[in-house]
Amino acid sequence: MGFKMGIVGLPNVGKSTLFNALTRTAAAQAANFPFCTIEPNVGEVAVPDPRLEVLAKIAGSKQIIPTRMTFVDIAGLVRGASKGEGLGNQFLANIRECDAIAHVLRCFEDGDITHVEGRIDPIADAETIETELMLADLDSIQRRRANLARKLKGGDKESLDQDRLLAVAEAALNQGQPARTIKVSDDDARAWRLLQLLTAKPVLYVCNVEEASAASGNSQSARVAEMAARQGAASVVISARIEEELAQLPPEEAAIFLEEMGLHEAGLDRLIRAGHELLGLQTYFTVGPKEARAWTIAKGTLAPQAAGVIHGDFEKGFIRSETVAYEDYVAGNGEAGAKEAGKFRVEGKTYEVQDGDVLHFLFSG
Ligand SMILES: Nc1nc2c(ncn2[C@@H]2O[C@H](COP(=O)(O)OP(=O)(O)O)[C@@H](O)[C@H]2O)c(=O)[nH]1
Ligand SMILES: [Mg+2]
Repeated sequence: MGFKMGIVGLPNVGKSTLFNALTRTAAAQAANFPFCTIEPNVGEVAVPDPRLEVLAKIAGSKQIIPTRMTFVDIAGLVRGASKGEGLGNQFLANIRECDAIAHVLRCFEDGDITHVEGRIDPIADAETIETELMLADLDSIQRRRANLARKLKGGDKESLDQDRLLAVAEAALNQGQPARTIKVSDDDARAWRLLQLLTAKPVLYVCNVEEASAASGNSQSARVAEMAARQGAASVVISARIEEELAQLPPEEAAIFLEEMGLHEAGLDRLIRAGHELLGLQTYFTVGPKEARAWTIAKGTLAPQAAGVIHGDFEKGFIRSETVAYEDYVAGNGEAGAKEAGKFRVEGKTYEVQDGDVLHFLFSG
């Protein structure tokens, strides 16, 4: 499915440091985890999920295959980007293709690293970027509405819907509200997504703090967390510097280093998982002697469509799925035990797959 997260932020906030740490870690894990760097600024990373190892151990799976997510290091956003300053236009096109935004905010003090605005203020920085994105949205909305005008006279249903949604977004933006604050009906969800408004994309604020604050954050990241909560956005605290160092260590040393820093897991793992969560994604598993594998689906996906993620034929010829919840699989020490405990279910076409389901699909064809 290729879920894509765009890393944005002002210059010198740590975007590339973070991106490089993400992809280097992925590269280091390549022996176990298939991965690839698609372009210099595009990288695919494994979504860490400790449940996979547990399942693989129980089933004696030879290989573990995690599900993956794409990160894009999007450079070039400065004040005025919506008017084409810097790499403005190219940058905006890159964001448009992403499913969500990881907005890196500089929360660290360092006199040696220039801040483009000359002061450390992550809230103001977030507003600077958000303003550019809102201006770019307004600009594209006005252009699109002008183009639609002629079709509207003809009463074209699709155009009417589009224009109606664009008008709602325009009104919100004119009041200084990003498009993601608008709740659309289920009927409009698809048309809304197709508008690809920049400020409609979910946002994860990434607070880049100094090393000493990696475990608990600092006063700046606390302000960001408050802002995120107000906006219904998510936030994580990370030290890009630490992640950079971690990415260069062999796994055993990385674990010791993490502990010394008072951290339970690498910030990158938290970042990747938060991105997964933000995108409304969940995971199901297929488990066998050959491999234990994780698959990504949107929350609310029904069994046939979930099967379709593996192969189109699975969806077309879907008959039923054999289902064991993760906890039941572990409690029963495998499928047979779960079956004895009465936890093995046969589910049909209308079954809504749950996070952690261990599935086996039966299909014809
Ligand atoms: N002190 C400190 N410097 C950092 C941190 N993160 C990044 N930097 C430095 O800030 C500079 C800009 O980082 P970079 O990742 O290239 O920023 P980008 O412009 O957002 O991609 C580099 O010299 C980094 O080493 C951090 O957490 N602490
Ligand atoms: Mg950069």
